[in-house]
Amino acid sequence: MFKKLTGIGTAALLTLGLAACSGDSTNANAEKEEESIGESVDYTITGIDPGSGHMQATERVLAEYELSDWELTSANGAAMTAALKRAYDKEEPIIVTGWNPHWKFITFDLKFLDDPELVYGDVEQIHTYARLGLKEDLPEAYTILERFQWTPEDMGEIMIEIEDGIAPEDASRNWIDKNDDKIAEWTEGVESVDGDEITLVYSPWDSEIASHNMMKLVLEDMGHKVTLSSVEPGPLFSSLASGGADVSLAAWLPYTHKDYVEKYEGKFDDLGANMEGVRQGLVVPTYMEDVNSIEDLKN
Ligand code: PBE
Repeated sequence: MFKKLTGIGTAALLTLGLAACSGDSTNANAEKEEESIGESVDYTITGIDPGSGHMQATERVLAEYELSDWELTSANGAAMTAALKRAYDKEEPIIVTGWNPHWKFITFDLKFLDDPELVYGDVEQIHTYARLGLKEDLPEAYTILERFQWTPEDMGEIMIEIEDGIAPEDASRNWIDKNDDKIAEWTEGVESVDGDEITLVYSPWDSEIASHNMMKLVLEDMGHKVTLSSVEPGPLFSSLASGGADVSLAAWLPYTHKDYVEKYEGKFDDLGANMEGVRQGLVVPTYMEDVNSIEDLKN
């Protein structure tokens, strides 16, 4: 919260500063106004890793809204947030692919563009998925994982500390220490185990780094030996389906990971939603006042 307020302050000061010394830049401003949104960002949307559900959905968005002049660049989450920060600091236009919960909504003032065709889908949930047979093999862990549920705010607390430079494990421990009531609900009546091994698989998006590090500690505190395995989204779902990994807390449904979930239907166990009210879409800084809908990108 503190960070966000500082951000607003800086932006406001910047605007004032610019207004104060904009005497002879009227022509430049007029030219700017004529520039289309596409031109202002070089018809580029800054994306993340190619196999993510997010990028698959964004490709569908470009097709459905007939944005054939536009290019979706791919890299990864860290490169996307670095590009966003560079533009934001200079108040330059930028369009990124985005999802919430994400610390960038805490650090920067951002908005989702409306998606009237609902190509990204609507609000969705994050589900916990396990390989078939986990319930019989590791019933204690299974019970905890089945009960596990938290909020975007909970996840945000861990994410923002990690973004501030705290190690994921330490940020997770801080959250656990403050939320022992939640941990107690998930673990109530569950017996500790003696080193049972379990592998949690995830793709290294900031949201999933937070959830998997947190759950690693919860399971370790209950006596499990936990391996965290970070992979691309494709292998994430195939490893659960083949039984090579035990659990993932990272299935965004019903839209983001639709293709993967349909591909392996019946090959994993859906333990239900661990978070409600998440969403993905195209995201811009709020200072881009003229852009509010994906439709606006056509102009
Ligand atoms: N995400 C975050 C993922 C799921 C979690 C939206 C980047 C994806 O697009 O696959």
